[in-house]
Amino acid sequence: MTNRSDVLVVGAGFAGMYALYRYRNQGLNVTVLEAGSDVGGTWYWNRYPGARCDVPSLEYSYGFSEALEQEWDWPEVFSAQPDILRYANHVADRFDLRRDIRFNTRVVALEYLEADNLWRATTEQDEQLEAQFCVMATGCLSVPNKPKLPGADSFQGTVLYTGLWPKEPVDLTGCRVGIIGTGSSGVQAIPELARQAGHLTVFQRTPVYTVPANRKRMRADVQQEFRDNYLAIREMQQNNAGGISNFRPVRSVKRSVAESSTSTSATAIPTTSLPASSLSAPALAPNKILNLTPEERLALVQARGLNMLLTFRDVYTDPEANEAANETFREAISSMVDDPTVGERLSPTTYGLGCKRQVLDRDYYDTFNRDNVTLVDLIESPIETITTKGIRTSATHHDLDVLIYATGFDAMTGALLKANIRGRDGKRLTDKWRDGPVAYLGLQMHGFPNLFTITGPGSPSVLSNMLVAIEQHVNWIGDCIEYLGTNNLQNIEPEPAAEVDWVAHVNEVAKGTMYTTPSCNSWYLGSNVPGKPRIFMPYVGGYPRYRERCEQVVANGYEGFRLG
Ligand code: NA7
Repeated sequence: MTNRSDVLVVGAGFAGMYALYRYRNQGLNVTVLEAGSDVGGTWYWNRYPGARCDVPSLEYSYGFSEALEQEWDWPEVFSAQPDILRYANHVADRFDLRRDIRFNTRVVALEYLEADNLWRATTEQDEQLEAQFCVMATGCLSVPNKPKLPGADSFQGTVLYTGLWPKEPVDLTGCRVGIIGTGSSGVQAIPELARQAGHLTVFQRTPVYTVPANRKRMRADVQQEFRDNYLAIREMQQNNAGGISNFRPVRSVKRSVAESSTSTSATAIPTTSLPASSLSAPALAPNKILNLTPEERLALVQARGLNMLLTFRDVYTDPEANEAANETFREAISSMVDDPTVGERLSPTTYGLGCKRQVLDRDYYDTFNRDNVTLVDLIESPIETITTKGIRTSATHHDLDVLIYATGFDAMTGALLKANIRGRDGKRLTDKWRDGPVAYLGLQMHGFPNLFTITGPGSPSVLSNMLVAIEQHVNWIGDCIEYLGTNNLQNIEPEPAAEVDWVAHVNEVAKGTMYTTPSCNSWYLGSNVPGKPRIFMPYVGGYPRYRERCEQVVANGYEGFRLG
């Protein structure tokens, strides 16, 4: 490999892998720089027990290769991390990707050399690599949020982060384990940790609304039906707000009707579009929750599961309906948790359903009925300090052997800002984005010619099926590079007005949704990271509308971009 390529891609997760495949196939010389020792990105780093995707695997998979679609077997409907990582490795092998990926290579700076129209990447090993185009495939949830807790460095036990979980097996047998954080990662990990640890102490700041995940094994006939229909399914994804097809296998539907009277599994969560906060929210029922009495709501949940609360449309549009659902949720929690005080502590009161990405769990509430699990409410008794032997809250000291941070990510902008990017005239991205991310279509920033961001802020990204969003961006960028070449153009960047207008549009469509209610604090808004500007970062207008806009921009001769 030389140090000069046509395209530098930063990151070898699903975005970087497809970018390499696509740009290589269009005849470009591509170099991928990856901090990890192998492919997989999010699924490489997040190896914590219980890690699992909340989008069904038959949809959360690449659509660019028919052969790949036909040959890969998914063992479960919603895959666990090891299976997704196996898939990533299979893709890397099958398409011979590794020969152009430099592993264990963290980019510490990226600089635009205007005179040469090149991007120069400096690595942690102080190596420099250059290319005309630079594609940031650095992921939306890739920089762990590490809270600055007093005394954190003094802890003498083992410290683990869910988002940087070790590759070697972690044996927690007999250990006193503490975990801080009860978002998706914490909720997925807690039941597994409780099974392994001697004692688990859960340090919760904000309780979560979590519903049972689909636990089904993949059925061969369902998988085959997807394979037979993938062409149509990929088309359906393109026209669904969340980039999910909603394809219902005929054979499987027939069989589930026959099976329904005997089924004891947790409520299945069919995949639908996304007026709610989750990609995997059940299809919305046409009726309103306010048409039911509180007793009927509770009876519904007790008969058919918590997931039912996500099916009412008014829950996401009417604050009164939202509160009715929240109240039912709390009642349901209290009926599932033996200790009423614990049940109350687990019940969210400060925000409503639909504000955050919906969390899916396996046995979360049951876990708090175990003898070896303690819940600590950090609002009631905040952490005063981490000590050499555990955590001191205002109430007591908790002795720990292992401390796990499940404290989330500096989402969407974290990895881009951390890359120390400098554009034209040495302008820093950190300065440009001081008050929040400003980008056109979540693809490019003015002042940073030929630098592209895959699933960047202002694009549907985390509000859509990431694999669909990734493929769309990679293809758009590939076509753009080809267009520049064909037309003898050297660079592209957005007009300042175009990115300002786009950011205004992104904010406008987010207004009035449950995501942006004043009581809502989520990583979508950056409000999980102290000091981060509170801006709703992903595009909530739906994937098809966004995709059509991107297509229209191209049809209008790269409208809003300056080509030079
Ligand atoms: P989240 O959803 O951001 O959750 C992080 C959790 O950590 C949440 O419960 C936080 O409480 C808690 N947290 C964060 N900082 C602190 C401090 N300083 N003290 C105590 N507790 C803290 O991240 P996840 O990794 O679980 O999930 C992110 C996404 O990954 C998820 O939506 C899926 O898409 C996959 P808080 O709510 O801020 O009070």
